[in-house]
Amino acid sequence: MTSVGNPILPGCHPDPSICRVGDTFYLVTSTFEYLPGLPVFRSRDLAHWERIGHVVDRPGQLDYTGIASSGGLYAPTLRHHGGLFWLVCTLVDQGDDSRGGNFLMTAQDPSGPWSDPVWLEADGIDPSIFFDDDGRAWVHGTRLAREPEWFHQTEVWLRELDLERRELVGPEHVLWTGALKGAVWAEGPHLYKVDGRYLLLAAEGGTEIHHAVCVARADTVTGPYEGSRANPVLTHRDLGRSADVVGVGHADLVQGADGSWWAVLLGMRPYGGYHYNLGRETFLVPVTWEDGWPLFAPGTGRVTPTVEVPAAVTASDDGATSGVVAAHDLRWTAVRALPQEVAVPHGEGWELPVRPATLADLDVPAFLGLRQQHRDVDVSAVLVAGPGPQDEVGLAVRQSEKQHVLLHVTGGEERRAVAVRVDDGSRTVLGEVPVHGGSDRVRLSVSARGQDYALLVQEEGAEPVHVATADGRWLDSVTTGGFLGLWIGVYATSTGRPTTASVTVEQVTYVPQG
Ligand code: 6LW
Repeated sequence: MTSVGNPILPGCHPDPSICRVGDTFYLVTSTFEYLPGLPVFRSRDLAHWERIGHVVDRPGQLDYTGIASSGGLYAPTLRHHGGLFWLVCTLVDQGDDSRGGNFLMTAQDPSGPWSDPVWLEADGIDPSIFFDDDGRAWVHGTRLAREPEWFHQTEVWLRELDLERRELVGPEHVLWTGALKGAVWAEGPHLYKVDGRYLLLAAEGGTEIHHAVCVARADTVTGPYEGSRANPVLTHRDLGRSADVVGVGHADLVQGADGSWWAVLLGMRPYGGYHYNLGRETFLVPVTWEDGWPLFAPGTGRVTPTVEVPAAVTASDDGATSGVVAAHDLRWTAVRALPQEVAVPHGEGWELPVRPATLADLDVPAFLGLRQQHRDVDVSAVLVAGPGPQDEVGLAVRQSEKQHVLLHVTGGEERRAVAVRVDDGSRTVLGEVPVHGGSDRVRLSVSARGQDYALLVQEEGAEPVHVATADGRWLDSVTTGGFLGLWIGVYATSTGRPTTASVTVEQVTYVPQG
């Protein structure tokens, strides 16, 4: 046995869905307004995960125009059937109900290319797909209950999928409204067939402190479903806010080639008080079966900091790469557009054309970022730019268009490095220092240590200078709402003015500490 660290995917990797083909596991997670969308990870041992591509990775595949933060792509489900990978997911536009919805994509190779979306006639979120052994396929998902008995009661619906026509057919069935009386948000439903019986797994309680995993089973796929008396079968809601891992839920099951069962699920690790800046991360627990029901983390019922897996196979680990993050690295993301739509690879880094949009606009900003995957981390960028008087070029710690922290270099005669906190339309200067040097080359750094985000500027041949330290507690989703962890990256804006300027991002480094 080999001991594996939990989470298996640190940083903002929520709503994991997993499947196995032969001896290889594949896993996808949600990405909201970030692109490329829905990273696909591969593992042979459940321990080492390699990011092999993205489901949404070409212009025009989905329209992200005006998608607000924490909208966009929610909770995908990944399955393999008949030689194809099948993915169902929801594009959420909180501002415009007429756009988005549930869609299906397929691929022969999970690293891509994936098909264009086939839109499904279904409302709600968190679609899943189940291939029965009689050749029929069923799509299910969750939505607010049509006839709720209590506030925010949701229901899991089911309809058959015609695999040829790729559309939902036949009557709709409501399978589940939650295990506990008063339960809110029956989410992330997934159906499986185990020993001839249908098992429904669904989260409930909402994707915060009260999150939980519940199960129900039936003799026929359309129900009736009987809940387990052990529900919720996995939760940390009883541990309170001081637990190391909180909010565990939204699970998916997989059986290894050796017959062992596992669940991947999301959870959060608070630090510096009840704040989880890394967002909702992907964890792993073993599963066994008793009396025909799954037991999650048998013996403890807890998501633990390490998990024993049968054997580790050497492979590369996502997020373990410390140092220069080259332009071809699959960790790069942009907002509402693909990285290659906002920048051009250039040496070890990028040429980043300045855009009028700021990070506060519901638009495509010139921003290229990386998930903050480690509590303590140094992220540095060497930028070459002679910004115009009104331009801002620098680093951003981003929660959303409403909340972010900037460290930028101003243009004009008297150049300065300025740290700014942006909170819902108001800008607060946290600190500023003059930038003297004759060179346009400058190194900007964010040095996160727990909830302290130190912002530093370094001119060529000089020591780094501290500009300000931002309090990260104000940036996490406990404070701001929404579903996301933090991103750290480079940005450039002409603050609304037309521009043809460009910034050379010579190099970006991501170095975990401690
Ligand atoms: C997702 C829902 C959830 O759609 O959070 O944890 C929502 N559960 O299932 C956004 O990730």
